[in-house]
Amino acid sequence: MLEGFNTMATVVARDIDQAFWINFWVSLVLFASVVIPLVYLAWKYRESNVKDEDILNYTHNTKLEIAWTLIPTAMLMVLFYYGYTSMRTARTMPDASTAITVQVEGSKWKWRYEYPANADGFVHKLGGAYTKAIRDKNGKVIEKGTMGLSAIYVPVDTNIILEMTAPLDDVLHSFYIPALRMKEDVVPGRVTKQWFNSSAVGEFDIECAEYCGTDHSYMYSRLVVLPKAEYEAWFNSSEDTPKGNYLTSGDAVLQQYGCKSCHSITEDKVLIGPSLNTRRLTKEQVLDVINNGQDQLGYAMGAMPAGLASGADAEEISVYVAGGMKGDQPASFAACSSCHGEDGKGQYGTAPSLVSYDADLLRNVLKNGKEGSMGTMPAFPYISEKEISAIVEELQSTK
Ligand code: HEC
Ligand code: HEC
Ligand SMILES: [Cu+2]
Repeated sequence: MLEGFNTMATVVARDIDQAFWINFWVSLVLFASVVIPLVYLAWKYRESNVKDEDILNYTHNTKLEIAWTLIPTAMLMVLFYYGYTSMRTARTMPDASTAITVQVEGSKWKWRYEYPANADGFVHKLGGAYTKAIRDKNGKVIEKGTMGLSAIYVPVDTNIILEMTAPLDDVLHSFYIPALRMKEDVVPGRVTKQWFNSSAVGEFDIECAEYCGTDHSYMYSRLVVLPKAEYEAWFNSSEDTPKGNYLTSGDAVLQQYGCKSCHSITEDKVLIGPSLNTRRLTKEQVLDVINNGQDQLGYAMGAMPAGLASGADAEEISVYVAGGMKGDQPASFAACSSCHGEDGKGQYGTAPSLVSYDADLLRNVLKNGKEGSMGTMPAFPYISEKEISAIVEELQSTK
């Protein structure tokens, strides 16, 4: 799911949403006022219900025909009005002397950004790290490519003009920021312009919205809206990005592999899988494993046998583990500590940690996938050791 459909980070978004909803409701009324009478009249005047002499004398009805011409015309003029005015807002470029102009290049399958020179004459160039996946002779992927994930950094409450193009030997792309309701074609050999002014500090998805080939669906980027001072400090420096190397950050990895569409990272909320940060296991998950055992993750110890605890003991252990193993340890946990350790952190990679998502657990889960009581976690066989460390670091630093 692309982030930002519930965000209105700019004035254009408000206008476009208004135009959209007016279009939606007017279209619905027009649709209903044609289709409902159509179905009703077709049924009422079906062949078996009508005698020929009933209908012989009808030619037309002038009043009715004038009405059904004028009313829809008026309604369509309403659509035109809102479409036109919101398009004018979106298309009227702000004064370039008060705006920051960033050059954008879209190509298979990456976005590049180039800023004007800063006071020291340094030009920030970002993005464009796409490398193809490496395959063996049978076409099996040995090493996954990087899909050109990159970010454009802009200050809040500032007019930004994008001058966009694609190389002559490339194909059509489309630069789309859902949070800003902004979408513009990027055309080889031609410069298209678009502008925005974001009133919200934050990060938003950017996606190519024009089907452009094999890796189109990976042609993501990020809009990072910074407080003005933070932007200025970065712009006047020669640092790569204001936040270190975004390409290899854990956040970027989670984004790139789509983990965030199934896992919340910051909230204690089950999307499809568990929250990866606020809580390790729920009581139901622990109970399920105690009752049924588990053999999926490939730990050195092999399977966890079923039935190591039952009844009130199992209940007590589950509450304790789900609570993060805080407070007094119930005596019944002795049935678990021989493998999972006194502190529940697992032992030398032989049995999983029950209290944190450490590198061992992530590696095993990503390599093997998992079908648990909560659902199916797909396997990600091509994820690298570096990316796993980046995720672990991200989960620890945002805890
Ligand atoms: C004989 C060693 C052993 C004992 C004793 C043991 N476990 Fe396990 N446990 C494992 C192993 C190995 C796994 C990994 C299973 C797999 O590969 O799916 C595991 C997995 C789990 C999991 C699933 C973790 C996950 O992320 O999927 C939970 C929960 C768990 N154990 C809880 C307990 C509890 C509670 C007890 C005490 C009643 C207990 N275990 C006793 C070896 C053990
Ligand atoms: C299609 C949805 C989906 C995607 C995408 C996904 N997961 Fe999961 N993940 C799940 C589900 C469902 C579970 C819970 C499985 C269970 O019932 O224990 C899970 C469980 C996990 C667990 C806990 C495993 C355990 O033993 O407790 C970790 C860690 C995890 N996912 C990490 C990731 C990472 C990292 C990514 C991205 C590389 C990712 N997931 C992508 C659905 C997903
Ligand atoms: Cu594209």
